[in-house]
Amino acid sequence: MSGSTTKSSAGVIDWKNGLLSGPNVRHKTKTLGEMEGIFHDSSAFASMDPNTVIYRVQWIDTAAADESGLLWGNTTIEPGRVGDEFFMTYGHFHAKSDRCEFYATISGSGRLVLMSREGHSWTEDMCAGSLHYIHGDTAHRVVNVGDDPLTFVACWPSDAGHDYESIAKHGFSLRVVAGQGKSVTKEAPSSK
Ligand code: M6P
Ligand code: ZN
Repeated sequence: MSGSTTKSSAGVIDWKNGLLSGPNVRHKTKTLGEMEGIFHDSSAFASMDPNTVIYRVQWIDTAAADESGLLWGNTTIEPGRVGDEFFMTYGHFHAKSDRCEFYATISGSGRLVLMSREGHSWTEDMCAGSLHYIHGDTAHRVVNVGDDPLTFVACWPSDAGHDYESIAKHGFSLRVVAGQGKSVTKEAPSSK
Protein backbone atom coordinates (compact mmCIF):
# COMPACT_ATOMS: atom_id res chain seq x y z
CA MET A 1 0.00 0.00 0.00
CA SER A 2 3.00 2.34 -0.45
CA GLY A 3 2.05 5.76 -1.74
CA SER A 4 -1.39 5.48 -0.20
CA THR A 5 -2.58 7.64 2.66
CA THR A 6 -5.51 5.30 3.38
CA LYS A 7 -5.06 2.69 6.07
CA SER A 8 -6.81 -0.63 5.59
CA SER A 9 -8.39 -1.77 8.83
CA ALA A 10 -8.75 -5.44 7.97
CA GLY A 11 -5.53 -6.10 6.06
CA VAL A 12 -4.29 -6.18 2.49
CA ILE A 13 -5.23 -8.60 -0.29
CA ASP A 14 -3.06 -9.34 -3.31
CA TRP A 15 -5.58 -9.91 -6.10
CA LYS A 16 -3.06 -11.85 -8.19
CA ASN A 17 -3.13 -14.76 -5.77
CA GLY A 18 -5.69 -13.86 -3.09
CA LEU A 19 -3.02 -13.85 -0.40
CA LEU A 20 -3.66 -11.76 2.69
CA SER A 21 -1.32 -9.83 4.93
CA GLY A 22 -1.96 -8.00 8.15
CA PRO A 23 -1.95 -8.61 11.89
CA ASN A 24 -5.10 -10.74 12.04
CA VAL A 25 -4.30 -13.19 9.27
CA ARG A 26 -4.50 -16.84 10.30
CA HIS A 27 -3.55 -19.83 8.19
CA LYS A 28 -3.68 -23.60 8.02
CA THR A 29 -2.15 -26.19 5.75
CA LYS A 30 -3.92 -29.45 4.97
CA THR A 31 -1.70 -32.41 4.24
CA LEU A 32 -2.67 -35.71 2.66
CA GLY A 33 -2.19 -37.48 6.00
CA GLU A 34 -4.93 -35.29 7.52
CA MET A 35 -7.39 -36.48 4.88
CA GLU A 36 -7.47 -40.19 5.63
CA GLY A 37 -10.69 -41.82 4.45
CA ILE A 38 -11.60 -38.89 2.21
CA PHE A 39 -10.18 -40.16 -1.10
CA HIS A 40 -11.76 -43.35 -2.37
CA ASP A 41 -8.59 -45.17 -3.51
CA SER A 42 -7.12 -46.25 -0.17
CA SER A 43 -4.16 -48.10 -1.70
CA ALA A 44 -3.15 -45.06 -3.80
CA PHE A 45 -3.54 -42.98 -0.63
CA ALA A 46 -1.29 -45.35 1.35
CA SER A 47 1.42 -45.26 -1.34
CA MET A 48 1.77 -41.46 -1.17
CA ASP A 49 3.77 -39.25 1.22
CA PRO A 50 1.38 -38.20 4.03
CA ASN A 51 3.22 -34.86 4.26
CA THR A 52 2.15 -33.89 0.74
CA VAL A 53 0.47 -30.48 0.94
CA ILE A 54 -3.00 -30.65 -0.60
CA TYR A 55 -4.14 -27.09 0.12
CA ARG A 56 -3.44 -23.94 2.13
CA VAL A 57 -6.01 -21.65 3.72
CA GLN A 58 -5.72 -18.09 5.03
CA TRP A 59 -8.43 -16.08 6.72
CA ILE A 60 -8.87 -12.81 8.57
CA ASP A 61 -9.74 -13.41 12.19
CA THR A 62 -12.14 -10.58 12.90
CA ALA A 63 -12.69 -11.86 16.45
CA ALA A 64 -16.38 -11.21 15.84
CA ALA A 65 -17.94 -14.64 16.15
CA ASP A 66 -21.37 -13.18 16.61
CA GLU A 67 -24.42 -13.06 14.38
CA SER A 68 -23.31 -9.94 12.58
CA GLY A 69 -19.64 -10.79 11.88
CA LEU A 70 -18.08 -11.84 8.60
CA LEU A 71 -14.92 -13.77 7.79
CA TRP A 72 -12.82 -13.48 4.64
CA GLY A 73 -10.35 -16.08 3.44
CA ASN A 74 -8.61 -17.77 0.55
CA THR A 75 -7.70 -21.33 -0.37
CA THR A 76 -5.11 -22.64 -2.81
CA ILE A 77 -5.35 -26.29 -3.82
CA GLU A 78 -2.30 -27.91 -5.40
CA PRO A 79 -2.72 -29.85 -8.65
CA GLY A 80 -2.53 -33.60 -8.25
CA ARG A 81 -4.46 -36.80 -7.77
CA VAL A 82 -4.86 -39.69 -5.39
CA GLY A 83 -5.40 -42.52 -7.86
CA ASP A 84 -7.91 -41.10 -10.34
CA GLU A 85 -9.37 -38.58 -7.88
CA PHE A 86 -8.21 -34.96 -7.99
CA PHE A 87 -6.84 -33.09 -4.98
CA MET A 88 -9.67 -31.30 -3.20
CA THR A 89 -10.68 -29.66 0.06
CA TYR A 90 -12.04 -31.76 2.91
CA GLY A 91 -15.46 -30.12 2.53
CA HIS A 92 -17.98 -29.20 5.17
CA PHE A 93 -21.52 -28.23 6.10
CA HIS A 94 -21.81 -25.17 8.29
CA ALA A 95 -22.40 -25.95 11.95
CA LYS A 96 -25.13 -23.28 11.91
CA SER A 97 -26.96 -24.88 9.06
CA ASP A 98 -28.69 -21.80 7.66
CA ARG A 99 -25.44 -19.85 7.13
CA CYS A 100 -24.45 -19.12 3.50
CA GLU A 101 -21.13 -18.35 1.79
CA PHE A 102 -19.62 -16.81 -1.34
CA TYR A 103 -16.72 -18.43 -3.22
CA ALA A 104 -14.98 -16.53 -6.05
CA THR A 105 -12.25 -18.04 -8.21
CA ILE A 106 -9.00 -16.14 -8.73
CA SER A 107 -7.15 -18.64 -10.92
CA GLY A 108 -7.10 -22.25 -11.95
CA SER A 109 -9.74 -24.69 -13.00
CA GLY A 110 -12.03 -26.63 -10.70
CA ARG A 111 -15.40 -27.95 -9.69
CA LEU A 112 -17.39 -26.78 -6.71
CA VAL A 113 -19.19 -29.85 -5.39
CA LEU A 114 -22.39 -29.08 -3.51
CA MET A 115 -24.57 -31.53 -1.58
CA SER A 116 -27.93 -31.17 0.14
CA ARG A 117 -28.66 -32.75 3.54
CA GLU A 118 -30.62 -35.43 1.69
CA GLY A 119 -27.43 -36.45 -0.13
CA HIS A 120 -28.21 -34.96 -3.55
CA SER A 121 -24.97 -33.64 -5.12
CA TRP A 122 -24.23 -31.41 -8.10
CA THR A 123 -21.30 -29.30 -9.37
CA GLU A 124 -20.51 -25.81 -10.63
CA ASP A 125 -17.49 -25.10 -12.85
CA MET A 126 -14.82 -22.88 -11.33
CA CYS A 127 -12.56 -20.68 -13.47
CA ALA A 128 -11.02 -17.20 -13.05
CA GLY A 129 -13.83 -14.81 -12.17
CA SER A 130 -16.53 -17.38 -11.44
CA LEU A 131 -18.65 -16.42 -8.45
CA HIS A 132 -20.54 -19.03 -6.44
CA TYR A 133 -23.28 -18.55 -3.88
CA ILE A 134 -23.51 -21.47 -1.46
CA HIS A 135 -26.92 -21.72 0.16
CA GLY A 136 -27.46 -22.74 3.77
CA ASP A 137 -27.51 -26.41 4.69
CA THR A 138 -25.46 -27.26 1.60
CA ALA A 139 -22.12 -29.06 1.96
CA HIS A 140 -19.33 -27.61 -0.18
CA ARG A 141 -16.00 -28.93 -1.43
CA VAL A 142 -13.64 -27.64 -4.13
CA VAL A 143 -11.79 -29.95 -6.51
CA ASN A 144 -8.77 -28.84 -8.56
CA VAL A 145 -9.18 -30.45 -11.99
CA GLY A 146 -6.35 -28.51 -13.66
CA ASP A 147 -2.57 -28.75 -13.96
CA ASP A 148 -1.98 -25.54 -11.97
CA PRO A 149 -2.88 -24.47 -8.43
CA LEU A 150 -6.52 -23.45 -7.98
CA THR A 151 -7.09 -20.33 -5.86
CA PHE A 152 -10.42 -18.99 -4.64
CA VAL A 153 -11.51 -16.44 -2.06
CA ALA A 154 -14.42 -16.89 0.33
CA CYS A 155 -16.65 -14.77 2.53
CA TRP A 156 -18.90 -16.30 5.20
CA PRO A 157 -20.61 -15.41 8.51
CA SER A 158 -18.25 -15.59 11.45
CA ASP A 159 -20.65 -17.74 13.47
CA ALA A 160 -21.19 -20.32 10.69
CA GLY A 161 -18.70 -22.88 12.02
CA HIS A 162 -17.52 -26.01 10.22
CA ASP A 163 -19.24 -29.39 10.47
CA TYR A 164 -16.59 -31.83 9.27
CA GLU A 165 -18.05 -34.85 11.07
CA SER A 166 -20.88 -35.34 8.60
CA ILE A 167 -18.33 -35.43 5.77
CA ALA A 168 -16.02 -37.82 7.64
CA LYS A 169 -19.00 -40.10 8.25
CA HIS A 170 -20.94 -39.97 4.99
CA GLY A 171 -18.69 -38.22 2.44
CA PHE A 172 -20.16 -36.63 -0.69
CA SER A 173 -22.41 -38.62 -3.02
CA LEU A 174 -20.39 -37.47 -6.05
CA ARG A 175 -16.68 -37.63 -6.87
CA VAL A 176 -14.66 -35.76 -9.50
CA VAL A 177 -12.16 -38.08 -11.16
CA ALA A 178 -9.85 -38.06 -14.19
CA GLY A 179 -11.42 -39.53 -17.31
CA GLN A 180 -9.99 -39.81 -20.81
CA GLY A 181 -7.98 -36.58 -20.86
CA LYS A 182 -10.58 -34.63 -18.91
CA SER A 183 -12.35 -34.55 -15.57
CA VAL A 184 -15.59 -36.40 -15.08
CA THR A 185 -17.97 -36.69 -12.20
CA LYS A 186 -19.28 -39.98 -11.01
CA GLU A 187 -21.67 -41.10 -8.37
CA ALA A 188 -19.96 -42.31 -5.23
CA PRO A 189 -21.12 -45.36 -3.30
CA SER A 190 -23.76 -44.46 -0.72
CA SER A 191 -21.22 -44.24 2.09
CA LYS A 192 -18.00 -42.25 1.42
C1 M6P B 1 -12.79 -21.71 2.25
C2 M6P B 1 -13.75 -21.45 3.38
C3 M6P B 1 -13.12 -21.88 4.70
C4 M6P B 1 -12.63 -23.33 4.60
C5 M6P B 1 -11.69 -23.49 3.42
C6 M6P B 1 -11.20 -24.93 3.20
O1 M6P B 1 -11.70 -20.84 2.33
O2 M6P B 1 -14.92 -22.18 3.18
O3 M6P B 1 -14.09 -21.77 5.73
O4 M6P B 1 -12.02 -23.73 5.82
O5 M6P B 1 -12.34 -23.07 2.23
O6 M6P B 1 -12.26 -25.86 3.16
P1 M6P B 1 -12.42 -26.99 4.27
O7 M6P B 1 -12.64 -26.29 5.60
O8 M6P B 1 -13.59 -27.78 3.83
O9 M6P B 1 -11.16 -27.76 4.31
ZN1 ZN C 1 -18.17 -22.98 4.32
